[in-house]
Amino acid sequence: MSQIKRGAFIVLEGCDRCGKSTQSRKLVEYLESCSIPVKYMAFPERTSDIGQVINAYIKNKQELNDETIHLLFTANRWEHKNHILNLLNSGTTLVVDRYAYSGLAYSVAKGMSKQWCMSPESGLPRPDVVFYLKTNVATLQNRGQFGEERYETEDFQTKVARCFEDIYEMEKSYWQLIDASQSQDTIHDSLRQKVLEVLKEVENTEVNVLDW
Ligand code: NYM
Ligand code: MG
Repeated sequence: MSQIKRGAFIVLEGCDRCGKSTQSRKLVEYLESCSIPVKYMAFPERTSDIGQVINAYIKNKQELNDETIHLLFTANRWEHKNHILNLLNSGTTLVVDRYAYSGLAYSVAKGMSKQWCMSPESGLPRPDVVFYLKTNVATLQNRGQFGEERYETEDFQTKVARCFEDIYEMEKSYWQLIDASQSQDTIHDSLRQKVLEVLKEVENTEVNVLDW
């Protein structure tokens, strides 16, 4: 009896405007073209009850204290935990735009305690690979104005970028650093190649747990 090979849990991380969404989309299209079962997800997942509160907060339509919004972002991942595990274990590869690392980076960038912020993320499914799209904030600015959402200012993104550097040092063993100032096609080509390797590596393994 042949066992179902599980899908890979792939996450893209980085500052706002670093190209995560474009690269996630291209990666999903590529995997689909290879007939690999794949699904795109993004956090925050804004459609659930919790997601709608998060959306209102990000759009500056609702105020919440820092602890509350941090825990809501985390809860938004926890409420999708079973869905994520079911998909992976039934053979679907997930390409996920932001995860617990954004949770940590954006909250710590506000001045919150790293330890406090990590704790509720502990126990979530851990990605097999995180592609960290690294760029400097000046490059991001050249891509045009940041958007209208909360956090989308040069000052704040500079702090977020520093936090991502720190998280990269901590989680290096499964993070892949990608120079996000390269062309879209160059980035896509390197993601493709790495993803195919990861798919093979993890297909007969259990999904990892984030041990924060
Ligand atoms: N964000 C995202 C957080 O502050 N904490 C989190 O846990 C996550 C997943 O939400 N500026 C922030 C980062 C973004 C904002 O995400 C909206 P996006 O990917 O820009 O739609
Ligand atoms: Mg954004």
